[in-house]
Amino acid sequence: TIKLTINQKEITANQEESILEICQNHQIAIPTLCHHPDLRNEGNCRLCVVEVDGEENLTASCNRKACDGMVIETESEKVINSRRATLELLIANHPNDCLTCDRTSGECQLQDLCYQYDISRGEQLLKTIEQKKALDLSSPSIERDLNKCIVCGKCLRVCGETQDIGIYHYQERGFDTLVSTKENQPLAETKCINCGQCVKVCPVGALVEKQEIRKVMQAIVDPEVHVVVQTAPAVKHTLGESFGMKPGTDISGKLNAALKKLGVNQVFSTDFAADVTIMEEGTEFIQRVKNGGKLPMFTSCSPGWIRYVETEYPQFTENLSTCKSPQQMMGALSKSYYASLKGIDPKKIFMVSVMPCTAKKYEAQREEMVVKGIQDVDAVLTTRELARWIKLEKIDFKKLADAPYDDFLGEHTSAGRLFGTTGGVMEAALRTVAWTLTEGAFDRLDYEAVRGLENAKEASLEIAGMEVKVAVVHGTAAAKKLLEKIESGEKAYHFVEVMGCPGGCINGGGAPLKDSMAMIKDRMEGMYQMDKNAAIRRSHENPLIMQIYKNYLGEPGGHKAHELLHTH
Ligand code: HC1
Repeated sequence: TIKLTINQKEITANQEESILEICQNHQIAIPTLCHHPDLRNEGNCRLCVVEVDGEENLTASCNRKACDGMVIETESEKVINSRRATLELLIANHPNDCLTCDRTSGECQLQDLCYQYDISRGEQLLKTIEQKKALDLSSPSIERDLNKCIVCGKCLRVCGETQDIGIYHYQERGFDTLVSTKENQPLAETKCINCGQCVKVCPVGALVEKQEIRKVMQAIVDPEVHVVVQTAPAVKHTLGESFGMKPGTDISGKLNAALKKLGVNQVFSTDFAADVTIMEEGTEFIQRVKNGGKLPMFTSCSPGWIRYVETEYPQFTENLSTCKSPQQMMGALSKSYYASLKGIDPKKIFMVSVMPCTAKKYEAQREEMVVKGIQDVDAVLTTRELARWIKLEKIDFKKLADAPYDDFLGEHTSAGRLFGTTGGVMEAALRTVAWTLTEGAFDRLDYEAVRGLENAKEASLEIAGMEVKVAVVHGTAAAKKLLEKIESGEKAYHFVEVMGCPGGCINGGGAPLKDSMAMIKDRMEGMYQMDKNAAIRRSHENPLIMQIYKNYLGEPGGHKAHELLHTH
């Protein structure tokens, strides 16, 4: 340990830490636009400068390790003037469309800092900055406005290093430097998997999700349209953060109440469709094992992961389960089962998903996700979009009284809810598959080996006289490593769960912005706490599941289930 003085206070710290880390650990606020706790440091923005006693030049605190006896000022006049000059430079060329920018409601870090450092653009503000670069609206999930890019490089690091995909590159030099795709292709023409991890780290509005709130509002005011909303497992443990609640808090009841206030006709739970997925995927797995089908079988609920296989490892396409994701299953069931129960024309149902995921927007638009001319899902809102909408309508979210899901497709088990965290799909599947193969003799509920945030987890289980080997990975960098080991024969499994985002859906590209892997842990713990206290923890024990198979779907994996719930 070392001792140093920051703002006249003596502090003990670890000598491996940067000055920025020490300050953050001691609640000394230092502004930064390019630093992120989960990404490699690059020191691009120069906003985190501090003054070290005896040194003429200011130093970037993110790039400098502290030493014993150092005396540091983080708020001296020289420091403040330097930060103000940096911010002035940044906004001199930044578009001034803050009235309409997606990040304007407290989510633009540049705007926050301009307020904090009292930066006014004076005459500049009256000028319209020439938008020199065309907007990239090609992707179904992400919009890109390079005019707003401040070249912090976080998108490049998260895409290239955390996800090991590498869509973005630095281009040009000096003042002309920008972060763009190779040869400036539109995003839709790159190998972007739509995961939105870049959107989540962008400190300004250069990368945002495709907005769909307007579309949903229009459906709500149309008396001819019946609006059904489904909410994803992870949303229930993350949305509260947008209203100042602790990460991981289960806000399901308030979420249902808020959606009703917003005027939707029915609120269903994607967790129920996750229970259906377990019935279908579990059956498919057992059939593949018994009939010598393609193994390992990979889960298919994460659309970013599906696109990753299609673009990078097409040789594994047949290993993907044929199950649609729970989002799509819920859409298909709402427009068939629910429509027939209520006597509503499926064409009049407008199906909205609330998802922690930007790739779900892409998934909903895939041409395979249409049954008999009817699209399963009509609009997808991210968790952030829903939070914005609730705020727009001035709903006091924290004060809402809990409301239940609507009948028909709301009742779910905690197994379905666990889909929102890495390892959750596997755990839910094992609970049902082991029980089914042994006719109830193997009734274990907790599978600790597949829980947690390590990049790759595996387990080997003895079920019905057979050794079943499973693996769980999350984030495409970890998926890539695993695929290569499977391909080389170094590893062999029967069943593998893959989620496109690190941590799974609780860290999806549509989740609340101000997060880090430390917060992801809290979200995950919130989910396991909910599971521990739940009355029903196996998907096949959900009374609604039994009912829908008995009265409508027939056998899991049967003809009707295939028509509605599977794809290719
Ligand atoms: Fe997910 Fe899924 S778990 S993909 O992360 O299988 O988005 O939450 O809704 O479809 O259920 C997302 C979450 C979600 C689906 C389910």
